[in-house]
Amino acid sequence: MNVLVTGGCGFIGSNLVKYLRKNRPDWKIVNLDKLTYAGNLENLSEFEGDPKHVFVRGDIGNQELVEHLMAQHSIDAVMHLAAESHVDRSILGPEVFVATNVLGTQRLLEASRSRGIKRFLMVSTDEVYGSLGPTGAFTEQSPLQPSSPYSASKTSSDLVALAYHHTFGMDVVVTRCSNNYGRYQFPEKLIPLMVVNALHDKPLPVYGDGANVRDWLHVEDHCAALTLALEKGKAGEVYNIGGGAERKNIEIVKAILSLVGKPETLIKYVKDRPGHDRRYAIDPTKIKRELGWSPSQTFEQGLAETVKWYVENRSWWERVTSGAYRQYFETQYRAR
Ligand code: NAD
Ligand code: TDX
Repeated sequence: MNVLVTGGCGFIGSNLVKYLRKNRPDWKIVNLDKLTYAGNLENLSEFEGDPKHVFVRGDIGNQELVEHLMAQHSIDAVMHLAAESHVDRSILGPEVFVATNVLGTQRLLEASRSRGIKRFLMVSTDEVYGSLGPTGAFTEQSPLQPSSPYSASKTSSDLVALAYHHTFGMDVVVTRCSNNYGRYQFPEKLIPLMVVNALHDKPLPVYGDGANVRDWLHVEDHCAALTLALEKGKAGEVYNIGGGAERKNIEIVKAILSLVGKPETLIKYVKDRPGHDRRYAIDPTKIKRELGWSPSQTFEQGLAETVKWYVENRSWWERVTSGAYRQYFETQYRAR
């Protein structure tokens, strides 16, 4: 099997490439990534010279390039992860979210259609469902009510992918996953940001009252689910993926401080994120029942291992926190 993985140098993508090389060693992976601020080829340095991992720097929106790669490598299936992924950035500058997530995805779908790709896995998000009240969980039938420019752009790409199935008969499977955590996550997202700030004795910025809830999933459990969805999912179907680990943000921040041995006085409540979704929770019954997936890691164990990885891999996050990244954060904090 020859698979085109888009966004394979990002957080989930690089974990997915490692997962596939280990668990599907016969597959050839062509990794198409633009290397935006979030893409880091160093994550995959162990595959230098590996004939089963071909890296190509390029844009998913470059249809000619994508079609050429599909022909050159006899691509059977696409696992589409490339995206602008950070909600706060989408509030500061929505345009690139529409360009990459919506138009980029449509061009990738069009290239796949014209090359007769056998299966297209669209990696979407639970944020398409919007925000929940204090009870209940998102099912695949929940209404789509995205709040941020990021989630609106992901909802659009999710629906365009499904439209390619309904209209053109393309074999498309959509997955909608909850918040991932694990190694190689860019330190703009909650968990790595809090670890890095705590290690620097810098304030830990908690938005609003800190009581917003996310449903956490270890990235390796997500990679296993994506592989199953690619292999066994039914065309035109949507599968929710969630770890069953709902936590308030403040609980996570306190757990991180305790793991790195720093005081809670570092916690700083800051102005809330505009349009901040209050609670996400996933009902993963369908993927468990139909594809036999279940998460293997508990959140407490996974969080402790993840924090340890960041403590032990300081050089990794010091390199990715480049000047451009710092400038972005200055803008963020000035806005608050
Ligand atoms: P990320 O930001 O860490 O990585 C995104 C990758 O896509 C980067 O390597 C970047 O260089 C690449 N990229 C961006 N624009 C591109 C373009 N135009 N052409 C080619 N490559 C491009 O993101 P992530 O957290 O790994 O998320 C991966 C996917 O999973 C995204 O589609 C995201 O919406 C989805 N998702 C993420 C989470 C999460 O918690 N992180 C949860 C659910 C769904
Ligand atoms: O500094 C912070 N302080 C804070 O309180 C940051 C960065 C976040 N938060 C809060 C906001 C959210 O309630 O923590 C929660 C998690 O925030 P993020 O890590 O930015 O993730 P979220 O907005 O939930 O979106 C993530 O999950 C769904 C990913 O970034 C998306 O790509 C994915 O689709």
